[in-house]
Amino acid sequence: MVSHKTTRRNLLKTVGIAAGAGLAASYLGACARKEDTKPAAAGGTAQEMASQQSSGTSGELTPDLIDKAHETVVKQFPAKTEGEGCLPLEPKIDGDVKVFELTCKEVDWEVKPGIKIKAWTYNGTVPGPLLRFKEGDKVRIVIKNELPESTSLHLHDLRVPNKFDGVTYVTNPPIKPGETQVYEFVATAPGSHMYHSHHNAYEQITRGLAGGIIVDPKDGRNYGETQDIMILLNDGALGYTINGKQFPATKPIVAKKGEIVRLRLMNTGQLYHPFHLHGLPMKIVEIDGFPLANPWMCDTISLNPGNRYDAIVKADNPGVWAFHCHVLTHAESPQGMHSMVTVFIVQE
Ligand SMILES: [Cu+2]
Repeated sequence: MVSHKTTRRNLLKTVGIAAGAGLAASYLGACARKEDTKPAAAGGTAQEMASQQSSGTSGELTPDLIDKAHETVVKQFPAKTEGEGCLPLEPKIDGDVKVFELTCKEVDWEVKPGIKIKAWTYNGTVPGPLLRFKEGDKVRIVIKNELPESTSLHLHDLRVPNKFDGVTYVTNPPIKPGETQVYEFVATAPGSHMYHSHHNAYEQITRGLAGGIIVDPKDGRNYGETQDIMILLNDGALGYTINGKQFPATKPIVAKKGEIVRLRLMNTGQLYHPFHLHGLPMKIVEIDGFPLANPWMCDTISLNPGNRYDAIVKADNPGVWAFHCHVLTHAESPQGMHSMVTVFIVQE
């Protein structure tokens, strides 16, 4: 994953909003709804969340307060929070084997400023670290469970020996608390993939036990991209998240005019999330790691649970372009934008 350095001041300048000191703190206290000040109940269903997010009506707010709330939350973006997921995990080298070590553990995860939720993580982040292999790599994954219940590791959808498919009691015994399991395989499926628990999976994945995998093809196939960015979606106990964060704590995509950006969109959640990019068409070049013979253009790509889409975006239209889930209860309310929203910035 390519990281970007964008200061809030620069972004706001680009957006055309002057930074208003102290505005957010004084204002949010007056008009925040309950779910803005309390973490979502761990284990709450996505449907419950959807009804919570959408139940707020503008009834108690005047039109001016609605405007103010919208302005306030945009001015906070990109808000700083503790913790960042999807960062590459450096393997240890054991002879000709790349060894990746994962530890499942609970942490307090800050999904947006001041809101920490008990998350179940790989190595302490949501999503877990990026596992990146080259096609043909010999890989060993050592997974240790420090959670209070059993878990498992499913590599979705690498072609691995059946005994490493990670479905408890189908192919693998559960990894009980305190236990470690070792997976060994050759990385043979180039493309964008995921890993996640396959044990009590609804609870465990939606609490954070998911991450991204990239297998780089040995023939070096690419799409001329100058940036390669993973966007991993989830929903459930941590709310509706992009890479483990809710707007305004999501991260902007920043490109210089003319750059080619590869977005690896992945959905580990339980709901479909049609992601809509303003101002910049997306060319879908791979689905679930399979290159398309005939790539196609779109501005909205609907990610079903389990899907991965590789989209190529030519950053040819300068500006600040919203990039958000178009199920609008996942993105907007009378209190402004929230959850599955970020922006794609094209700099002149
Ligand atoms: Cu959505």
